[in-house]
Amino acid sequence: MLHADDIIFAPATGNGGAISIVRISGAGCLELLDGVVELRRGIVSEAPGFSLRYGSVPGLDEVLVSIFRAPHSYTGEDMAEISCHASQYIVTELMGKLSAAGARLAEPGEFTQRAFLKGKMDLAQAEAVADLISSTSSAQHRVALNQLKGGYSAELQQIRAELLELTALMELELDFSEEDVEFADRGRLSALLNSAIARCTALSDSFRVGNAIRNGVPVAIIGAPNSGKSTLLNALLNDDRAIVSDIPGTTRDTVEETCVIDGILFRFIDTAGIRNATDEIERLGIERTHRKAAEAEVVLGLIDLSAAGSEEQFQEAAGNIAEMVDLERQKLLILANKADLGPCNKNVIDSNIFVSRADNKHNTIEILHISAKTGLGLEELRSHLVSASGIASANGTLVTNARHAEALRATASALAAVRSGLASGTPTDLLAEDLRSALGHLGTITGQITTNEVLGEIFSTFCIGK
Ligand SMILES: Nc1nc2c(ncn2[C@@H]2O[C@H](COP(=O)(O)OP(=O)(O)OP(=O)(O)O)[C@@H](O)[C@H]2O)c(=O)[nH]1
Ligand SMILES: [Mg+2]
Repeated sequence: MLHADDIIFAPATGNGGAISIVRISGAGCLELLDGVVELRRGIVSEAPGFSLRYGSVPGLDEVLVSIFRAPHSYTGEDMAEISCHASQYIVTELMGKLSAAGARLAEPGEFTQRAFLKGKMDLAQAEAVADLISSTSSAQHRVALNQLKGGYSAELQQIRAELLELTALMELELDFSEEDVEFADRGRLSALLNSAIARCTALSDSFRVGNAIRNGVPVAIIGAPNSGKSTLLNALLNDDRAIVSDIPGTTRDTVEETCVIDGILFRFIDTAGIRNATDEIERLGIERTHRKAAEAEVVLGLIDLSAAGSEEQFQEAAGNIAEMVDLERQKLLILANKADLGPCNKNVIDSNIFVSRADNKHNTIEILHISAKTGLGLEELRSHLVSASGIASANGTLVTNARHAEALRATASALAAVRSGLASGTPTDLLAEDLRSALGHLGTITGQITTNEVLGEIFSTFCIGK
């Protein structure tokens, strides 16, 4: 555990801008500042909380000091923020003076860790702070802000309340077990159990969407060599990211890049064209294509219209692509590319295609005519992607954190054990054990139950100054 009594400081702003802020926190930090900052009037340690004072760090810079008093500060401790001119030299010198006066540089996330330890926020909210800072799309920002405001924590508290009621009902039954009565209302017990299991499962399932929001919706671009996959990637990114050439087999390794469309982060994956490769490197690349296609949420299957001579050929190409996709779990869109090359295949396909698969899971799949080269149909493709992501319409609380999703799954499975135990007449005292373990798993999310190890891991991913 970090030394919780130390006075810590860190730059709170990045490089650049006109002003830099150094923050300092911990009991005694205001008194410490008396020796570093000379105020125009009075001294820092006598200034009230939520006040702003003008002064100087002698020989270094003019500064403004914002004063916060415990418990009304971010960390819940006495705190101050010193605004100085944005010069790396000034910031470094100022921190040197703070250090000489007895404070130390904060560890990554230590300010937020203190806020958590002082009960200013729970662990899920503290993690949301990190997400909020690193959010790069409006969907990420929306989710992080909701978590920070406690929407998610409130939902977890509800589950916890249900579990506590369950525990109380069971204990009641234990108390009276001598008298051989089923004291607890079984109907109420199973209603509570079902509700808690459903809530946990819904939350852990939401991780699929939550994870896509955080790391980008994975979209794999697959198809035969030369179908225009790399051209499409570049067009979507508006950047010359991947090499394009008319030599089949140009892309050998996967190329990944993110971009934001309508506030949603997508992770596009350009892949090696699929064919019976003769050389080893290409073969390895194609293996990778298969893996990436299996992991993607959305698969874009490209078919070169100018190469697919007949409707049958097109059908076959679409069928081959569909074989690589789990249509129950993933979204597939067939893109008839090079539509700019004229009406050669105009009547080959309309807007849907029926593909038959070896496993008899036949499906109707939507087709979009595009030209990766001229940009034809790309706007339509973008709006298809946004709706295929399921994120624009996702509402309610989303889990974006793998640790949380895991804890929720563990809670649900402990509760499922209680439920089946109840059904099969397992003695209540044994069920109480599973119930305690469910509460334990749930508690790790908000930090009601946690270890220093877990805490250290979470906060070390923060930047210094947060
Ligand atoms: N006319 C036309 N040509 C295109 C279109 N898209 C791609 N091309 C051309 O098709 C050729 C192959 O394009 P790439 O993007 O390299 O194809 P790929 O699918 O990445 O190919 P591999 O990496 O070899 O699998 C290039 O000469 C592109 O300029 C299009 O929409 N219309
Ligand atoms: Mg390519």
